[in-house]
Amino acid sequence: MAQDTRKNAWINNGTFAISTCSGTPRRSRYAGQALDDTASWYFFATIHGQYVNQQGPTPGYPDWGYLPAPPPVPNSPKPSTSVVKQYWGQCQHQSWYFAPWHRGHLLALEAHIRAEVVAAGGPATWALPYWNYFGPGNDYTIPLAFIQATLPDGTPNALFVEARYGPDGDGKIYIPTAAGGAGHPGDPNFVYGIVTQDCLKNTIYNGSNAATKAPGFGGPKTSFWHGGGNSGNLESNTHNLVHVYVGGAQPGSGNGGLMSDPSLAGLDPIFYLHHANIDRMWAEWNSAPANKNPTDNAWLKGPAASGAHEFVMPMPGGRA
Ligand SMILES: [Cu+2]
Repeated sequence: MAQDTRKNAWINNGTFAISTCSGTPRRSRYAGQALDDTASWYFFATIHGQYVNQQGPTPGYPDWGYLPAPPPVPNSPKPSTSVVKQYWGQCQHQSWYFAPWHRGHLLALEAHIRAEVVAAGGPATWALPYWNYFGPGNDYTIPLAFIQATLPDGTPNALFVEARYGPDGDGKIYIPTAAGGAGHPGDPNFVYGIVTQDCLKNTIYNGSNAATKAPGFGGPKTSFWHGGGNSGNLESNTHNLVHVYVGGAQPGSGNGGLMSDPSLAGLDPIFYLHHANIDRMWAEWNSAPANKNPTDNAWLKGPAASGAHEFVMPMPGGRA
């Protein structure tokens, strides 16, 4: 089988050129809308985190169904209680499971999309692109395919998201990396500081030393951990800062963008290109021989090794 290598979204100038395929799409623009379909786009967002009917008798933002479209976000139908318990709200944050859990989430979504791409006549080697905001030139800005409201054929672009406000709250999406910051001199909105890849200089996954501040590159040892506490260095800066700068907040209401909240973030397609870059950074860190992943059974086998929640993902034709 040919290797499916993830490509930089900024090749071909960040347009649709690398993501379109010759076949006719089999489904509507917002394919897979059914919230209770484990293969749907929205289901994959619930796996990360969700606000489905959670805001009580007078719902509003950020309850799903009360978010500004596009995309239109469903609040129903809910899957069975057992499916909800098994899959929803699994994302691992402030944990040494942060990097591997998100890798599994990406692999599963990638497998579903690849199956659709192949069915539409595209290549079996299709893989998620990544957004490397540390790249040259203007790569710190979001690839163009995500900011156009319509596709070249005039139909709505499913990559375009209304609630994506950016560091300055004006819908212009860029990351204040060193280059992004230099491109916006004197901008008062970089309240979380400059986004760096200094975490790649760390030399231990869990713990600290002269090159690594606590709790380490990969995060603190936890059991199944949905969030709270200290982020690992890859998670805090780079990952967290990119989330809050992309999502930003709506001027006036102060409502955060989708990327600003883990229970909304998976609804924004850029989420997966951001995480593909975080995944790439983890692989880059591992490419230095001295940088070792944990060898503890509790990390290798996941929280299920101690009887806690098992990590599962829906895969095409089953689960893994
Ligand atoms: Cu994330």
